Amino acid sequence: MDGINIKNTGPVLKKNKFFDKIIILDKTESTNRYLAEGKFTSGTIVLAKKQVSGMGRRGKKWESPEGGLWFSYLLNKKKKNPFYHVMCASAGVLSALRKYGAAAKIKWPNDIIIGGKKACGILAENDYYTGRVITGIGINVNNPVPRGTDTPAVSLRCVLKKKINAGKMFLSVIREIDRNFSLSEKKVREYWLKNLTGIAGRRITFVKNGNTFSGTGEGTGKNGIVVSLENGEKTEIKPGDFTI
Ligand code: BT5
Repeated sequence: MDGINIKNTGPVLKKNKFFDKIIILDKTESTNRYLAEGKFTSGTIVLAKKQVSGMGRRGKKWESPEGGLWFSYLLNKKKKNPFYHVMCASAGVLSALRKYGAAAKIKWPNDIIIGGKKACGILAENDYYTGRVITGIGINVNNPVPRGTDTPAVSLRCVLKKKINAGKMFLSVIREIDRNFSLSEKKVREYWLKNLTGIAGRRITFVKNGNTFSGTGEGTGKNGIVVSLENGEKTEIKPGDFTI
């Protein structure tokens, strides 16, 4: 099996506050689907060495051959802003990859890029009524990357110029994400905003006091993205409260 050899998950699971169970599959259609279709407890992570129908957003395909990290987790957290889950996941992947020396950045809304190329995609699916959230993370580690993608793709192996121990990287990523869920939403948002790109010059739409506004993205502020309105005013909008 290329790449993933996950040994000794015990110490990491013991330190974690939220993730307490890891299921490892040789192959599945999609780890998001696997969690959605079964009965699992909050805190369960499913990792597949290969996905045959990996999913992106809005029915797009996610290429998931052997050698990459393809996993999803289930968490029940009722009261949080749904986008909070995307921020915790992106910020966690980012800090783990930075520890490996990769100059990673977050690209709005759900990508982790290195040198302008996509190394990771995140797919969070919320069930509004039950409060159940399934978050799927795909990271190109040692796998060949697909060509002809929306954003050019890259793997960590190419960036770091060596074969990566994907099992260790996985444990490091879930440790960082677990830690983010223990922090305040404000702290996670600040880190996420500090490392976010892809806002400047984009058309942003948001709702305030029941009215819809739009403007142009300027960049990021302390609590949200800075938008300049048609009347010249600037305003800061929290992630999750706007669309691009
Ligand atoms: C995403 O969607 O980036 C979310 C990807 C989430 C994948 C994980 S893997 C574990 C879990 N189980 C799943 O079934 N999914 C999650 P989006 O932003 O819509 O990007 C999709 C686009 O990325 C595609 O249309 C391609 O252009 C491109 N793409 C496909 N495979 C890729 C890869 N391996 N690396 C980089 N880009 C890829």
